Amino acid sequence: MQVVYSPEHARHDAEHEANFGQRVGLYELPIRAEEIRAALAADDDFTLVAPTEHGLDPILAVHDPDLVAYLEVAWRDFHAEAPDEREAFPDSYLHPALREGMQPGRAPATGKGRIGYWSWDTATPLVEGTYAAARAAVDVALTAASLVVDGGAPSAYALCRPPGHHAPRAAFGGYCFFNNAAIAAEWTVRSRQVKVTVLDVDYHHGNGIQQIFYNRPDVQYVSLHGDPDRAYPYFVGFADEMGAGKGLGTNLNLPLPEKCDDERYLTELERAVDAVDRFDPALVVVSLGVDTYGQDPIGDFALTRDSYPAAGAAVAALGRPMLIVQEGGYYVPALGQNVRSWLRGAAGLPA
Ligand code: Q9C
Ligand code: ZN
Repeated sequence: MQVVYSPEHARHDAEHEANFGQRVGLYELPIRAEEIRAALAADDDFTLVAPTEHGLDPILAVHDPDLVAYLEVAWRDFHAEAPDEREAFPDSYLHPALREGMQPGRAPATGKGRIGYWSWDTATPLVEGTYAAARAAVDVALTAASLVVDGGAPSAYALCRPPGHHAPRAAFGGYCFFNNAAIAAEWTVRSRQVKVTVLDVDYHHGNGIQQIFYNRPDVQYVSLHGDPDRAYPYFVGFADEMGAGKGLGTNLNLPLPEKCDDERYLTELERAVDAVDRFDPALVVVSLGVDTYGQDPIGDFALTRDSYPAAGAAVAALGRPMLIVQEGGYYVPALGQNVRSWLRGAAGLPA
């Protein structure tokens, strides 16, 4: 299987996040992508390839142009006003109740205020190299998509970092800036006039992907994740969210309990795969997060390493072209092997 990787990811090297008001070490670190790269580079069944530049158009097909323009200058503007900070964090957010009954909010002119207009959580600091890394991650996803859609490969893997599935059309958060999987899906729909599914197996619900495609009949979103009644991102990902308008029926959420084990997970994955098959997409984009692992520091599932080859094989059994996009997974000692196992299962290779 071809693996698209760019060293540019390492330019997004923030160090902290705020968890319930406490400043803690960031979980989403450059070493994550390096561990995955090393595990795949050591396996002859994988070939590393560099991304090609795809420009801004595929990003602008998904995201608000003002968000894209903001992210390009966000560090420069924040840094100009807070030169001693190495990481940019918001001071306040645009909660909908703040302007209830008034005209909509607007982005303030200065860097310290504006970041809270575009951000929606406390875990996603911006640093000097964030924009370059986020742009490279999109190129990684689009290059891998092209290997499948244009090159005829049965599957390809995009080693994206920073991840993307929490970024909606017009905001960033959840360690995500540009929605790599959604951008690859949308680009395929537009260039090929086909239906695409995004199947999200990250521990967290991919609220950004759901929001971007919620009204769309031609893009299906299916997700298995920790129930938002207890798990981040808390406000999106409930089972009764099934799409709207012409997209009614194209969104399927399968929220799962704490300590979810291999057997339960693989049973639910079969339900998800059946729904994908009924939608009949020309491409399946898998948002792959291995923060479902039992030892993950921010997930609460109990999956073992054996679940990953089985999960990859279950999705491959659809017999459809597959683009696998990296999202989360924070237990670094097992990260490379868990991703490798999933991909080997997806490629029909022995575990
Ligand atoms: N107590 C992805 O997996 N909140 N994003 C962490 C830990 C942020 C996860 C809270 C989680 C974001 C791509
Ligand atoms: Zn996650």
